[in-house]
Amino acid sequence: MKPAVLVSRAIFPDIVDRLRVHFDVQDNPEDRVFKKAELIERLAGKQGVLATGSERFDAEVLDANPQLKAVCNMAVGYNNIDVDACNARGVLCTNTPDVLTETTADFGFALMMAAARRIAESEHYLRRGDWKKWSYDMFTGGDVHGATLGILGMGRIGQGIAKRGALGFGMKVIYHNRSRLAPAIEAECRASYVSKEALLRDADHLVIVVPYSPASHHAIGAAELAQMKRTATLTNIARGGVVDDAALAQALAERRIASAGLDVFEGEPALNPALLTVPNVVLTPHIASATIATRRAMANLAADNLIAALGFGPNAGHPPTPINAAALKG
Ligand code: 8YV
Repeated sequence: MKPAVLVSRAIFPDIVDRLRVHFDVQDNPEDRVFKKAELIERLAGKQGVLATGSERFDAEVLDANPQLKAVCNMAVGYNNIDVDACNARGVLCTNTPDVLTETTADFGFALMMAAARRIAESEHYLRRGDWKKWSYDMFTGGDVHGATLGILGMGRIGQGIAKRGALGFGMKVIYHNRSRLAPAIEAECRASYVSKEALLRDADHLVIVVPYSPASHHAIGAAELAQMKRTATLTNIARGGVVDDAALAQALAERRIASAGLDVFEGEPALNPALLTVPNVVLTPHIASATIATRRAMANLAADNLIAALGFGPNAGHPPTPINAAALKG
């Protein structure tokens, strides 16, 4: 009998078929978002799950399903998984790094440019029929080329954004990270390490790419926004909760910074309603990795991880991108 697995959300049907070769698959083509009780129920009897960021795997979910061996996220971020709880129960977790780096860096750069050059705000103005004449200061924004790009969180995606800025747009790149990068990587990205205070003070365009954890909760709040230039932009493609959305909405309304670009939100898909009332913010629904090629690569990598984690396929026992490889041995 094939082991049973759950695919928690709708994904590409041909990739679900790859799983069916090895597993008895319960998928979710209607794309319901499971609340905790339903997730627990659907996981009954399943040895593995191909998950997305929308489901939370905590001790309660794991304890209700002690047969579960692998949680394979179709996302690079894994703040939806309590990795300590997985470690304690020998549950292997995997994510999908690398395959989305360049696509996500493209989007972060695009969102930053849209905020700096007021693309969404001016498009709304045009659609409303408000454009009656040219004027010298209509939707004047801040330059991107030659400006100072600040990056908070200099992992793979941060480095991709740094290279775009330095090599493509002649930007001066500064970054702050938990740990300083090796000199060779700094040189490749043309990026200089600075303190968080200097980053906030000197960036013309600040891009947030730091993973969410209790330590990064509200890493940007009212106090940090107050340290930024009034002409600066802020872009968040990391996770909701890294930025205090209420404080940001207030800073935007009071023009304490110029504008913002947000792809992620605290409590998404719900939004802090204040963000909908300020004009100087570009809002997108968590789509930074959303190209067909990248979403396919993410789903295929998550499937490869699940197949290998449960002992099948060419990488049996060695999933390509584990988060807690030690759990596999346990
Ligand atoms: C996903 C993401 O689309 O990979 C991540 O961490 O935030 C996005 O690429 C999302 O998390 C769905 O799983």
